[in-house]
Amino acid sequence: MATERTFSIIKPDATKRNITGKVIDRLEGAGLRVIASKRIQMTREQAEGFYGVHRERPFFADLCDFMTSGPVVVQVLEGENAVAKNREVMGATNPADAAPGTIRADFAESIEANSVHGSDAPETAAEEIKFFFTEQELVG
Ligand code: RTP
Ligand code: MG
Repeated sequence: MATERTFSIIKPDATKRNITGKVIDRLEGAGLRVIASKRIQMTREQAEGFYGVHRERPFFADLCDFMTSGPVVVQVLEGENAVAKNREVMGATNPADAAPGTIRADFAESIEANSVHGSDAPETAAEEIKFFFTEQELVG
């Protein structure tokens, strides 16, 4: 299996509770390597652009409110099968449906405040990485 990159966000509910280290520990424990990381306050414009695909969904405005409600940590993860592996470690979107031992099962507060984001495909990952990082910021 080829080495792959994916994009991750530690969301405001997790930074608020000071558990970014615990989240990263799960990612590293699954064999994913953090090759870029920064803590940022997302602007409204960034949140609306990043989640543009969900613009027509009923939860879009709430989601943008949430994602700009506090700091987030944006990261690039590298590893074998990184996109699928990250989604596996994250667990289902709704923590009530997330498998035991996943980040969302153990840490998420709700379907919205679900602690992490992870790209859903290699193509999306490439777009999302470009949205927040320059090539020079990726140090493998
Ligand atoms: P993500 O994109 O954050 O990794 O999560 P995902 O693929 O599991 O979920 P997605 O369907 O892409 O939704 C993006 C984020 O929107 C929030 N959400 N709220 N209130 C709701 O019904 C609802 N549904 C989704 C979550 O924060 C979700 O991660
Ligand atoms: Mg998604």
